Amino acid sequence: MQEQYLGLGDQSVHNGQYMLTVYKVVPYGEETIESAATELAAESSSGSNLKVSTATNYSMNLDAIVYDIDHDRNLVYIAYPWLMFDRGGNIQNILTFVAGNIYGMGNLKECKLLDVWFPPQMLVQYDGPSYTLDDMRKYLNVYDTPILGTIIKPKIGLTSTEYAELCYDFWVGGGHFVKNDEPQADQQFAPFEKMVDSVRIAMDKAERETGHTKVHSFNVSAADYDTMLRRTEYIRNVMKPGSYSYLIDGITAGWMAVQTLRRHYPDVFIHFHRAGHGAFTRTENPIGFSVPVLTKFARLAGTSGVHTGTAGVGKMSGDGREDIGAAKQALKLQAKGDFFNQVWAEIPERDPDMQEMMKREEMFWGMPTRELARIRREKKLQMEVTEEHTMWRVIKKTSPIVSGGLNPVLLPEFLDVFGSIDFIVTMGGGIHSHPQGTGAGIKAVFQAYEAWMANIPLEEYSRDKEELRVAMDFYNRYGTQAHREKV
Ligand code: CAP
Ligand code: MG
Ligand code: MG
Repeated sequence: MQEQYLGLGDQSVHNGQYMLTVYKVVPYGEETIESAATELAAESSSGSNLKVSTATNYSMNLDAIVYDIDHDRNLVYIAYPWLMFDRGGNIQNILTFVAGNIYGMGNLKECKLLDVWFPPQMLVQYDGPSYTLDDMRKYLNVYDTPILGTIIKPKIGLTSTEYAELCYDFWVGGGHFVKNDEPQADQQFAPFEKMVDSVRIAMDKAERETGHTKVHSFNVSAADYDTMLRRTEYIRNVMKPGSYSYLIDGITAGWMAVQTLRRHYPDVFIHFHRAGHGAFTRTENPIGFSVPVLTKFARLAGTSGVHTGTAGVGKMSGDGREDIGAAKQALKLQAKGDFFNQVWAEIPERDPDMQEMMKREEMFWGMPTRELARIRREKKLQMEVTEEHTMWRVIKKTSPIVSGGLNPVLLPEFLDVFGSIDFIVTMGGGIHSHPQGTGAGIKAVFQAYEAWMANIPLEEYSRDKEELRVAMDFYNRYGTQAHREKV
């Protein structure tokens, strides 16, 4: 037990100088949770496994504080003086403290960071998003549906021309947004620059034929920053402003890559793909962090969109409540989490404008999503927290990106659980496996959305909608399983 890190009931942790966290902690053997908690606090802040004689009065000011323990649920609440973190808004540094060595501590059987709370004074040190979903909506002129997207499949192996043809098929079918899959990079079958050139040609053709703007999210993850920035610059030179976003494999490429993109390109949608997150976030994992924690750091880092899961509707594992909670942390100005109530702005004590904003936000999130979509369709009410409303440092919204085993037939089910239409949905297999092809796949998505808006069951609505009817037959048989009869 390292007593110096124990401060149960210490109210000073709420004075705005501390980032608050809550961990699920289970020690091995007979060690008490108090002891394990202080060891965790030591290793994740100033200390080690032994009390050192070299500590100074100043260094002890940076000791993390165990300020509460819930013995029934094995929850440990730890406060970190945020002045201990690297100055200049560095996310990687925070995670090295609170989600770093601690996962290797031999005395802990379970150590999972479940939630985190940033005090307003700390928020202003971090970038937050610059180019947001609202900017993408303006560019696409799409307000009354989610941004409807796809991932080109097969994941890899198509030539640049074949790849671009599928982009064209999707866009001319009405789709808004196409992304590279997370492993697509600069491979010999589709050299990066040729892929970008081919996408531009396909996009121009689809825009001419549909009269609508389109967006493509290019994976710019690379071996090193110079290569990544060569790719971003090539895209910038070929594509029109607003027509592209930068996708980064945030877990495997790392937070420095995420923040480098955000700081170099405040005028570009930064798309955080989270491939690999499952090793930390799966609900059954005893060691790691939750989806809401990953999402909150992605918003603080300034990503414009981050994958938040399909709330159990798609193919990936995930806790519905966690995924929805994560999406609220991404989108809302004030988001109540399982443990903390996060306000994403530094707001003077009482301010009528902002209070009004938060009241209205609660009203929108409280209404049925379909009603919300109807209001959006009639554009009756401004939904966005727009610049003119906020004279304060607001951490702008990050768009949930919802993906993973979805298909047209599952969309209404997801919409009903999600609570907002403010997200990007990308269906890969669920579009390109449609028996009538990619164009029919996206048409079936629009038809399923209209059925949901009209509150008409898909069986009834699809009677005179061929693409949806074919999708119903196909996906009801296969669902999210890869060509296996539904279990
Ligand atoms: C989905 C996907 C996405 C994952 C990401 C894939 O394809 O492209 O990368 O869904 O998961 O490669 O599996 P499908 P998450 O639409 O064909 O499933 O969004 O949960 O991070
Ligand atoms: Mg060390
Ligand atoms: Mg993928």
